[in-house]
Amino acid sequence: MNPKKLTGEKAADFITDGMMIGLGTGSTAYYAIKKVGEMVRNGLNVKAVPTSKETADLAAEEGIELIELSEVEKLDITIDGADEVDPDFNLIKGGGGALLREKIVAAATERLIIIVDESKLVNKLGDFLLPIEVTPFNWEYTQKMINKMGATSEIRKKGGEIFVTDNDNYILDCDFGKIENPEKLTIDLNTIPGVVENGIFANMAEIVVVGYNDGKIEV
Ligand code: ABF
Repeated sequence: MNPKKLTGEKAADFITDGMMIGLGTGSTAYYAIKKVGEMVRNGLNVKAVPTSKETADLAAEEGIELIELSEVEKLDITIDGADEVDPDFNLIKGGGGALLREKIVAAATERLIIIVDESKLVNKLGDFLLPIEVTPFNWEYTQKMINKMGATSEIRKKGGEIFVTDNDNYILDCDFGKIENPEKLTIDLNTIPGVVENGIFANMAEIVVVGYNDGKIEV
């Protein structure tokens, strides 16, 4: 059994009729969206805010009604993936390049449910390079300011070209080593002019659903 499919479909069980939901991005969130689509076709009444153009397209294909975040006070539930999860449910996200919209949606959500396979569980964040979304304007200078905080970093490329996010920004993948204090680093990074958002999601996740290769699910 595919652990990503296991966890994505299990997370959809938290969704009930009439909810306003956030839909994440990535190969694990894919399974949650497919499951929600099936539930909608069986009569579930939900409205959803997508966290990327890719997710918006998939959700529309599945017949899920999409809304703007501005149309609601709060979202009831958001289901999203992650690149790393530590024992305090701090996350690194952004491997898929959607971290800005993901964090905006997560911050507007009552219950953030994270879906991962067991490979994402770590004792301390930092093995996965921290994605940081930066404005294209003088990004090399922003990179220098980030590096001064104790990192080495690379501009993300795709097909040999600089990767451009849904928000027309760039992403730096940053190696800070093991991140001892994610709550502090995420605040410090966002004080740098030119940094739009970073991929540390500290104290945001309420539930983590883990899919294991042996078919076990842990909530
Ligand atoms: C997304 O899920 C990203 O923030 C993160 O990079 C990705 C995890 O990818 P996958 O589920 O494909 O492993 O939310």
